[in-house]
Amino acid sequence: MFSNKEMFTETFLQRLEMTCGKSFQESTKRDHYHTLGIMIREYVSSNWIKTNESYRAEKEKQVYYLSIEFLLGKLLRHNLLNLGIDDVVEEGLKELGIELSDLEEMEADAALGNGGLGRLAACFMDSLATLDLPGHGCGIRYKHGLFEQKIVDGYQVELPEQWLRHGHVWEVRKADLAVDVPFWGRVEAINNNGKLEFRHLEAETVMAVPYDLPVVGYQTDTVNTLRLWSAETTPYPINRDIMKYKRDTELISEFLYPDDTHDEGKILRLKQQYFLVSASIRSIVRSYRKQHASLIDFHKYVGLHINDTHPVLAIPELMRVLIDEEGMSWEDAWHITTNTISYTNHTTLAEALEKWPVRIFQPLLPRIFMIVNEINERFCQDLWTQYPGDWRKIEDMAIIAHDQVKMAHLAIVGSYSVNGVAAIHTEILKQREMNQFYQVFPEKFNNKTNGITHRRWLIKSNPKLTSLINEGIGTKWVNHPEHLKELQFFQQDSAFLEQLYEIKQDNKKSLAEKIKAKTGIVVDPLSIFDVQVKRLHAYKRQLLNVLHIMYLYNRLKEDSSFQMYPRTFLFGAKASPGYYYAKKIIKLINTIAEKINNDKTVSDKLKVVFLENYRVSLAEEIFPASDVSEQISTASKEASGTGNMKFMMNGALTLGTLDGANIEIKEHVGDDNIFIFGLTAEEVMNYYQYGGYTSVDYYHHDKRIRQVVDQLTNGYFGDLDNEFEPIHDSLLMENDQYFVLRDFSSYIEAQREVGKAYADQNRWLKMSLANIANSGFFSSDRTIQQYADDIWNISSVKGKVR
Ligand code: 6GP
Repeated sequence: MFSNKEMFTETFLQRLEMTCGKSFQESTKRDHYHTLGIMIREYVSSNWIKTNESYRAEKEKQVYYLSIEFLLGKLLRHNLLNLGIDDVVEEGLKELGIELSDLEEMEADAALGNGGLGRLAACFMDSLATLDLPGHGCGIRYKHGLFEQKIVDGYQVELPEQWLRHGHVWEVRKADLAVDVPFWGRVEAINNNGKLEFRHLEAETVMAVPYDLPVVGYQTDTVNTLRLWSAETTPYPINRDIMKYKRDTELISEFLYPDDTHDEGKILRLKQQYFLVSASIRSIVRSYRKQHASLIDFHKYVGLHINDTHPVLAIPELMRVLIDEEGMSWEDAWHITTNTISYTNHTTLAEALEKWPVRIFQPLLPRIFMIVNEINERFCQDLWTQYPGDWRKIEDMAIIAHDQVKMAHLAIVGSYSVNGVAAIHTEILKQREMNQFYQVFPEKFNNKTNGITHRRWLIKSNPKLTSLINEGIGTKWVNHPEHLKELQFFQQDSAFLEQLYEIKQDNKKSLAEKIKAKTGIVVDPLSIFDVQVKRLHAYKRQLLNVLHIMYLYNRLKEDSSFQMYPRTFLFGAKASPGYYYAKKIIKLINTIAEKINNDKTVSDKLKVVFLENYRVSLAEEIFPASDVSEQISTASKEASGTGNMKFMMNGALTLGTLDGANIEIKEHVGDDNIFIFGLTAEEVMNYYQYGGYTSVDYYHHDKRIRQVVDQLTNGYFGDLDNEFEPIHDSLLMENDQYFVLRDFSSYIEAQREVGKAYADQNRWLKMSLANIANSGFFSSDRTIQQYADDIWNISSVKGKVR
């Protein structure tokens, strides 16, 4: 049905009538979107079935990526591109007077994630399928994804997100594959001929129903599966209060927790975590059982990867299945489990370390708790042999201590691989945060620097740049992004650089129009688009960016001879609803934006725009239109960052600290093609350890700092009732924990360099080209190949399958 335009339009019209029960004349855009989605899913289904059949027949090792978040965004254009039918469809629709881009508007972003960790999982799904690797995702089908953000009067307001309102065309509900997940109840030990057996009795059972999404690889027949679980009531609940049981059950997959690098110690969250892993493992084991007589070789055919600690209960859950359901010994079960599970850590922020109070954990998951307890006892015994008498160390490293279950400790002890997400992050894990564990298990620790799928973040989102690259170096970079390096040949080619300029300008114009339509603010596409888009967090230091804008504004107002290249500062950021300080920063950005944008005297130099409801689909419009990529976290705090890679790939220049993957970006692009400033991670960590920083000194000794800090509270932005006092206090009374004032001067300096470089367009375009050319390393294809080779031990099934 997609082999040519005519066949497409014919089938489309037939399907439209059949699925929507309307004539073409009566039909709406939503009907068109829905019909097209169904056609694509049908088209994919035979390869989907074939992929699964061949995995089964070949008994290939399968990897399951367990993640509490998958931040997918929209799938229509992405699927069309991967299937190679985007042109046929676009032209066919045109014949019928339909714009594909209008249909894309009909699709809701699937926002089943918060930020970096969730978006990484989505990029990984794309790379796994594209590289023909047998890897699938397991997650939760939240009824409401990440909240929708509205800005009202400068403040963030959260609205419930409704992505399922019109259904989700890509999913297939598989009610026959549902599994039961038990909570609460009690465990009974039975002596069966001298062998203790455990039964979980009087549990409240929740039915987990899978919804499968096909994961289509680029130009390949491989179609993997993303299985999202939905919580439903079982037909025969033991609970007498049926209404309460229904509410409690459905709540499990109702909402995504809106925090990223923060721990949410709530019963419901623990329920979600166990629900995800228990449903996934039960269904994986069930299908494994159809192929294999026993589970003794399970680890040779199945890998379970846990995306941070949220799915760490996969460890005791697998132990439970092997011991209670398969009758294995503890030793055999432990051997299998610790050769099945691998773990990625995504942050060293203390506030994100998951810890569960025993009093919550034990009653909710009685059998799982027993197993965790046993793992802990055995681990502490081993430590005792290794460090006899060192109670202090054993207490520090224990999985359960002071009535708390430490999820990261469980993850390290129960897995065979622990990886960080950028070189510096892995070093910090090894040398500092997890050093005691590194001493005991050095062989487990390894680095896998993050990556992004260049198919979504370049080919799909920046088609003009993609065409230029294709004209320059052909298309082999599409399958082998390291070939982007060949773009370096065009460093001296002024015609090529001119085209690069035109493309950036076109993208900036489109974004400017969108900004005008959404906010009424007119921005000049000839100004530097200086962009910071990411979650709002103190450590990411949006505040440093704001203080610099205030500084520029002051200079413009006070010194008529002050020269600067015109700038448009763009922000996009959601704050966790309970994160008071982050919300204050949003209000601050909007407050200074209001004043600056309404000041005619600076309007040819400075604009500030806060783009509301930052999300995947908006990000796709922003990266191609950006000149400067703000990656200004306090060094040592950002594990990797992935937005930094998306900017780079679209030709924006990084202005950043030596943190996370910025360091590797610098290594790839060279010192001349990046702007680095501020404290190093080591300097920051030394300050934390030994002290020696007094923010007030910087306030007193630097006039520029004093002026902007004073302006937070002196009514400069209008009478705001001490609105920004908490920010002011964080800088002065609380000694500026994120070193904003410490790095301020160095940041101003780096920003000045940015302005100078941009003013020399030829130089800038060369720098921009160098960034694109060296971005191939940051494709998630490279990252996933490393996971496949070094951690999972799986290889491409191309040729083997079908
Ligand atoms: C994030 C990290 O903050 C970010 O630096 C990294 O690029 C990303 O993970 C992907 O590895 N962490 C989270 O989103 C999170 O929730 C628990 O960590």
